Amino acid sequence: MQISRLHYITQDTIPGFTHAQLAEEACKGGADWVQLRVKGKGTAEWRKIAEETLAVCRKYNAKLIINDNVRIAKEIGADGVHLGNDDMHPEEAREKLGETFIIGGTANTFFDLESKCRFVNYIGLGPFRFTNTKEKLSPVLGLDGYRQILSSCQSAGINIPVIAIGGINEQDLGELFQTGVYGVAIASIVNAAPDKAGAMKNFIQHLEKCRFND
Ligand code: TZP
Ligand code: MG
Repeated sequence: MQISRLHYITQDTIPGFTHAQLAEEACKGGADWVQLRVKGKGTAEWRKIAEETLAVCRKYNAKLIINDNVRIAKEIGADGVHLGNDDMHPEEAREKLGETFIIGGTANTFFDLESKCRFVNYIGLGPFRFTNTKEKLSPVLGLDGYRQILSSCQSAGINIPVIAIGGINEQDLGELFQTGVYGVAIASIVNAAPDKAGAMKNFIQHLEKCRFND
């Protein structure tokens, strides 16, 4: 299964847009990978949001990854789940979800990455810079942090796809890809734009100009 170079993430806090509507704008703009990031909702409401968002993703043939919630991801038949340090451990999630389900794990350090990489399909490594999108942000890595962690991966023979995340804009892509990351994850650069589909399209155009490290 191919991991996308560009992970689009929904947000709760965008006035006038549901998660499904945000996903629809992103997919209209060309997104092929949507992470549903719902915070502070009960299970019933969360599941309803997830089902609506899944319908959008199926319509556009985009993957749907559920943040935090293994149970909902499995029950609605999403493509994957993304798990942070406060969520179920990826090892347990792999047992519950099977080999073909996509599992992503969050890392802020080489230690995090190394301890999870056997159980996940990709690592979300960040934050690249400060962002208001996430509360309780881990220490900012900057380009140097990515260089160090990616070079430790190389020395250790770890070649899992690493997705950079946190405050990323189009201008960052060239330097970020030079550090050896596989792809990037973005939220507010699309979600806060008046023309969300247009912002996604523009971002993809920039991304396509980058040389990838395969
Ligand atoms: N994890 C680390 S930073 C972040 C998450 C979910 C937020 C990414 O959103 P943005 O708006 O692209 O900074
Ligand atoms: Mg989480």
